Amino acid sequence: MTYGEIAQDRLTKIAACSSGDAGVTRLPFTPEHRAALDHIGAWMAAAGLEVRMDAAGTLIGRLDGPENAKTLLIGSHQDSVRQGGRYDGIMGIALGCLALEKLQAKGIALPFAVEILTFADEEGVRFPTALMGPRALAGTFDTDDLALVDQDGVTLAQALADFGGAPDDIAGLHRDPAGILGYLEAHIEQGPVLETADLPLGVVTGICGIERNAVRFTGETGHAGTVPMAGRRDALVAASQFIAAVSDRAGKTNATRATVGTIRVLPDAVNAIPNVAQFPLEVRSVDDGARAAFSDLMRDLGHQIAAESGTTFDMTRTYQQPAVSCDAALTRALLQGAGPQAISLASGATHDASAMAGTCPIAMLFVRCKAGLSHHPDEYARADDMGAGIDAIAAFLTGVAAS
Ligand code: HGY
Ligand code: MN
Ligand code: MN
Repeated sequence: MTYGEIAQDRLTKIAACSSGDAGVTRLPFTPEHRAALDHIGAWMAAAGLEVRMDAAGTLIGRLDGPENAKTLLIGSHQDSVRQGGRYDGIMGIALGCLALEKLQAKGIALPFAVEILTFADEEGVRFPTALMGPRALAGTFDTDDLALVDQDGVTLAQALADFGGAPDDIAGLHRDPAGILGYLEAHIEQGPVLETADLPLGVVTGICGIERNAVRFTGETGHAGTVPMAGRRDALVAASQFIAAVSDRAGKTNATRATVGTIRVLPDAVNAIPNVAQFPLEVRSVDDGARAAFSDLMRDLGHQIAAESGTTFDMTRTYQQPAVSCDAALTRALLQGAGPQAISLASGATHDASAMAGTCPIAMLFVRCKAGLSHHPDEYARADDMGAGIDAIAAFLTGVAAS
């Protein structure tokens, strides 16, 4: 088997570590996560790495370097969205391990240490926060987040402790930036650019910023049959006007993408006028100023719609990540390693690298994604494209070694 075929085989097998029916559902600190660590631990052992799990639940495979040498970090996430694909996140771990295997098979030793980091929770699906693993290493994790609960009322702290993590020790995970050469993340593109360019690889220039807001319209409930239409204070009608306007305005600006994705309505009965409609509003842009301006515009619009519909409106920011640029020197080394098979492109998806940028230089490698489909059961990457990715990572590592 080629290295690309080995990657395909490993990613097919680990996709079975899933709780859902269609696609892959693997949320952090679950039995599926535990089962996945067995697969990843074997990948790391095959690459000759020392394997351990840190206090934040990150599975780390380390290849030591010479005494006092710095460490180059390669990472991504093991978790998925609900009914997601088999490549998002976990591909970066598989390709990183195989690149190290390939170098060792060629007898190439690196003048620095390498760590493969398998972060537990990048998607933020189970808990209303994300990136605990890389934020812990960057020293930017907010320990207040440990009190956040999932839909069953389980706190992040409890889930982490039950999984074998150590919530109280997270603050001690902060890495000294002086000891880190940089962070590389390989990831399926999750978009159509490489397929359109008919190329297997992309080197990322920068990662978009993102913010999430909790939005709530509040009106007045009543009997659907006896309350006249005139004068109703229907929270769902107001929310619908707002959501349609958000999509319309974001469509008019090239710089911003805005999504709702889910909504909760009360009393949630066909024969009762809704008095509550609450939902998250997510806004993304590679330009943080444009993102903030769009959110302010939407906040003003929400108050206007509420005034016109006799409802009240509240929009509170619950999460944000700034846009980040990839490091010029590491990106040059990655372009060199990828050769003519790669183009440069920006990332509209956020990644663990977004949080690592707070503590070290970052670089990202994208692998072609069939039809640009991701966060979807039909997400697919070709074995030969993943083979090209493994070669590019190996060449990147030897390029950094030679620099
Ligand atoms: O939402 C994102 O961009 C990432 O896939 N979590
Ligand atoms: Mn994702
Ligand atoms: Mn991802």
